[in-house]
Amino acid sequence: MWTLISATPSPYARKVRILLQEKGLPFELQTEVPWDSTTKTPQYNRLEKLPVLILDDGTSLYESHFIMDWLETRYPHPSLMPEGLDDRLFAKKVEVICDGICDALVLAFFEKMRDPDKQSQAWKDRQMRKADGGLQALASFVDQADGNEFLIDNKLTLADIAIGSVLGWLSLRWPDHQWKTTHPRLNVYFEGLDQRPTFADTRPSAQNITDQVV
Ligand SMILES: N[C@@H](CCC(=O)N[C@@H](CS)C(=O)NCC(=O)O)C(=O)O
Repeated sequence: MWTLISATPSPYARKVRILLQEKGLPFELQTEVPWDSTTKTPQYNRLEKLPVLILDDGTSLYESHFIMDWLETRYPHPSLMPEGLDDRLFAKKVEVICDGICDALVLAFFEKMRDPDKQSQAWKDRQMRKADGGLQALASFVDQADGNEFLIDNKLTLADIAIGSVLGWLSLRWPDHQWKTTHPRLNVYFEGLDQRPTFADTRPSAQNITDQVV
């Protein structure tokens, strides 16, 4: 049985969890706090980040986008990629934007955890600007989908999984962020996705980080 090392808030791990479930691929969920010294993540990924998918022979796969590609390549049915080449590339671009929003928000999140007198407002503003720019891009893609349930060809793809994961995490970690009022159509689209069983089953929740990270 495969094992997925995951964390309950992680938007990167959530993408993989949703994909595995949508493809009907069985796995054992190993929930960890990747920021604490108790995590087994470094034993499987020298970059010390989850998600990590551990295969039956002990091989480990990491970097969520690579795991997604690996799963889609090895287990193409049902496909979570669009059919046409341009649409496939577009889905990957959407994933890049979603991961980029998460990366910026993680940097801002840990900056906020430093002593208040050591925090850099310029750094936090820089990361929030990136996150807001990424959200603006997602909102414009959703506008182009014109009220459809899914972003591309009105079929569930990697693009929807990536957007649902980043927005779920944003709602959890940044409840005061105004994206729902700034981008109401993005919110309607998100709420629709969130009802899907694989999304509902993987909704993020906060974890306590015990170690001092910054
Ligand atoms: N680019 C990576 C990012 C993964 C990532 O940042 N994971 C976080 C948890 S949400 C982590 O494990 N952080 C621990 C660390 O960076 O030391 C991916 O897409 O998998």
